[in-house]
Amino acid sequence: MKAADDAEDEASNGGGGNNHDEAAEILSDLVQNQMSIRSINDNSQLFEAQTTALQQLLQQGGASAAAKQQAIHSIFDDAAANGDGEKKHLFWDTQPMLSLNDANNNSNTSNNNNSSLPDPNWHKPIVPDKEKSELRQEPYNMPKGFEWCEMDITDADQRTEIYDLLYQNYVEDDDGCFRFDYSRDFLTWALTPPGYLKQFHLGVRSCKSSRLMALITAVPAKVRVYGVEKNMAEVNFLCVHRKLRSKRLAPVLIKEITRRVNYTGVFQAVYTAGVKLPGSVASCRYYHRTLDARKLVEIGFTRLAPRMTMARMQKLFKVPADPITKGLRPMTPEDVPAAHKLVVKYLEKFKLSVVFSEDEFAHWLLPRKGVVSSFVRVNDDGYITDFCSYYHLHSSVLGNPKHNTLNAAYCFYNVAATVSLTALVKDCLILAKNEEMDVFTALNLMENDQFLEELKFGMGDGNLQYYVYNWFCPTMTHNDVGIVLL
Ligand code: MYA
Repeated sequence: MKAADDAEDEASNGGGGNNHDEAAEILSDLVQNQMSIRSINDNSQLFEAQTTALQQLLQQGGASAAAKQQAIHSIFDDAAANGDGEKKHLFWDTQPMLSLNDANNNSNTSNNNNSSLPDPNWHKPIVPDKEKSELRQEPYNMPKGFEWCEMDITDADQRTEIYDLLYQNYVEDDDGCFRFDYSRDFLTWALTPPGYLKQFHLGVRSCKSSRLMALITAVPAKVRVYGVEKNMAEVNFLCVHRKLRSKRLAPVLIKEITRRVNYTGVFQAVYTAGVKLPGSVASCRYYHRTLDARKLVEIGFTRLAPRMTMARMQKLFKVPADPITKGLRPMTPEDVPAAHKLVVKYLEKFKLSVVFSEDEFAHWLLPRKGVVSSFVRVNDDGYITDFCSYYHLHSSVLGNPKHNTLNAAYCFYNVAATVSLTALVKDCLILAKNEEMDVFTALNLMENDQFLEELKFGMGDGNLQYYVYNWFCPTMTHNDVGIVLL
């Protein structure tokens, strides 16, 4: 009872109580909550073992909130690290990726390496760049009955084809309750940054019906890894129609996009996946902040913790009606030069980060309704001092009689200079709630660890692995990551 009452107090003062016992109680409730929060991700099979370990931890009692939180982290990190084990990968073992041995041998270097200076033994391509003439000149062969196509995302019909393929076949949670539903506007945004190329929006059609059956995309980006800046491709939206699964089509898509990217003189790529494949450089975890408790319970995204009623849960997760930070307002085109400087400078502190040009920053961060929301804080002298943003990625709710869509905001890039990151993200929760979001999701990358507990995020059941293709570098921890992929 006490925990619930305290939680109500927490809710009414917006969180952030100081008392350790109270915090431990509340954490216990949140952990119960965490155990049922789903991440829509392509690998959450580890979840059962993690849940058992968490239950044991909770039964122990006595530990402080901080100790419990620490223990929770290690349970999930160990599970993530063990996810792939010694598994053989017919395709990935042939690719220029960091091997498990490289990563293990290097873990000491990784932990102690705070320098941004490149180490001559690392920080280089695994396979050297090739001249155009040395590259395969013709596309890889498609299985009989299928053909390659380049998709034009600016064409409404082709955009709908991409939308439909992903809407019906893209990433689901393990139980098949939720599937990402990237909107058409979102897809246009994601696939048209400055310098994008149509030949990197690669589809596979059935020759007979002309129907789009598979997709893989790449867009250009400058990425910094341990201080080395490289032009790379960001690879995303790998999708094979469910009727064509397990036929080794994915490796052909990956090889063909690699060939096309290589042809433009680019030999590195960055991508994320829920599955643990060879060569991951970092493992991040999803955290979710409930905004609409009733809906999340009704769709099975989360559940009522023991000792919790719906009314209490709603109160626990209630947010103020309006943002609190003085001077916070949506970013406008005039703000871009100053906001760009602020964000780019901030991202220098991470081992893996994006390096935005001003044009790229404008593309990725200027607000687009229903796609991306960005805010600047302007001080009394008119200077931009802080920045925060989130993007809108909804999911289909599968087989629920009452709800079709889960409206989710995803934490994007934030820079807190004159207020705390917690205060800034708390305002994001409020703004997202006012944009009808049901949940606010964040990865534990960059400095996000700072606000997760205080703002009542619950740990999700999915990890997100970060990969750098064809780059020999030490692995890193989640808070070394300063790039968010869509
Ligand atoms: S992550 C999102 C991935 N998409 C989904 O999860 C949507 C739903 N699932 C599907 O559509 C299919 O299951 C997919 C696999 C297409 C995922 N990334 O054809 P298969 C390997 C990389 O028989 P299918 C995103 O978009 C698997 O380990 N590889 O399998 C980023 C096995 O290889 P190996 C993956 O189930 C994408 C092989 O595929 C993934 O029919 C980054 C089996 O092929 C995955 N997520 O199709 C791509 N899942 O035997 C890499 C499975 O070796 C880019 N596999 O274990 C690399 C950089 C390229 C550019 C480089 C330029 C320099």
